[in-house]
Amino acid sequence: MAKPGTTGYLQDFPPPPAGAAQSAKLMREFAARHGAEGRRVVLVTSGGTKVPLESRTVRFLDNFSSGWRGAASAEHFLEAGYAVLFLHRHRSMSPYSRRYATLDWLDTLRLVPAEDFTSRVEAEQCLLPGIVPVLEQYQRVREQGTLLTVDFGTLSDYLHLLRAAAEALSPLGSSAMFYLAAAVSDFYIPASEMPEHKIESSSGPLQITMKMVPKMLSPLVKDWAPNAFVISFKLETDATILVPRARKALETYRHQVVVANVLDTRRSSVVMVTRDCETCLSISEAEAEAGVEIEEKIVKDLKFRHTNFIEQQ
Ligand code: PAZ
Repeated sequence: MAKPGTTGYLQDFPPPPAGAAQSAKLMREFAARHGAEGRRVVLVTSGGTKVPLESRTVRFLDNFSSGWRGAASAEHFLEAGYAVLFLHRHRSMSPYSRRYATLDWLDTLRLVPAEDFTSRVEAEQCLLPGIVPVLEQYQRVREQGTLLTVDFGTLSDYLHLLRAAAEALSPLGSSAMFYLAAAVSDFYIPASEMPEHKIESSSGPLQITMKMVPKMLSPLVKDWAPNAFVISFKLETDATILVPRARKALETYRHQVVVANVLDTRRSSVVMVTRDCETCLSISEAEAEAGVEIEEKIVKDLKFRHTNFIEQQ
C-alpha cells in the first residue's frame, strides 16, 4: 500500500474516473494470479494524455503519441513470457490490431451468398498482411489470460490508474517491471482553477497559465513499488541534449533505465541509459525491410537487465 502522504500528489486533480475501483481490482487480481504462477509482470503505459481546459470539457491539449511503441512492446513482452498490464490512451494503438489500424474494416470484408439465401461475411485475407500468425498470437494470449488492458483519457485518469497499477504490482517485488512509454503532459490546469463552462471566444485571445505536473516517478520508485524494476522514457527533438537529460532523470529518480529517443528517429534508434553505461540500439534498413522492430530489441535488452536485477536482490 502507498505510504501516508503520497495521495498529496493527486490532490489538485479531479477524482478517479468512473470504473477506477473495478480496474484497480482487476489489476490486483491479474498481478496476484501471474505472480503466484511465477510469471514476471510488466506494466506498459502507452499513448498521450488529454489535458482539459474546461471541466465540462469542450477543448483540451493533446500530443503526438500514437501508442505504437507501447503496443509493439507489449507484444514483444508477451512473446518473452511476461504477463502484460497495458495501460493505454483510449483509442490509441493496441497490441496486435495496431498493424491494421489504418485499414477501413468495411473494405476488408465481403458478402458471400449462403445456401439459405442469406449472406455470410468473409475477410479479404490479401488485405490483411500477416494476419494468420498475428491472429494465432492474439488468440494464444487471450487463452492464457496474459494481457490485461485498461484505458485512460485524461492526464488525471492516467495518474490515478498509474497509482492503482503500481499498488497492484508492488507485492511482486523485483519481478514487476514498469515500462513507462506513455507521453504524459508536463502541464495541467488544477481542477480548482479550471472554468466550468466552455471558454467564450468573444472575450478575445486566450491566455492560460498551467502548472507543472508532479513527477509520479518519484513516489512510484520511493513508495508505491520500491522493489520493482523501473524504466522511464525520455523524448527530445534536439539529439544533443538527449543523453544528458536522460542521465539527469536517472540521478533524480534513482530508477534503473531510461530509454532515450528523438522524435524523428524513434522507430529506428534508441539509447538505453543506465547509471554506468549507454547502449545504442538501432534497426538497419535491411532489418526494417525484414519487419524487425526496434521494440523487439528494447524488450530483449530489458529482459536481460531485469534478470540481472532480480538476481542481485
Ligand atoms: O507512441 P509513439 O510510438 O508514437 O511514440 C513513442 C514515444 C515517443 C511517446 C515514447 O517512445 C516516449 O519517448 N515516451 C515518453 C515521452 C516523454 O514524456 O518524454
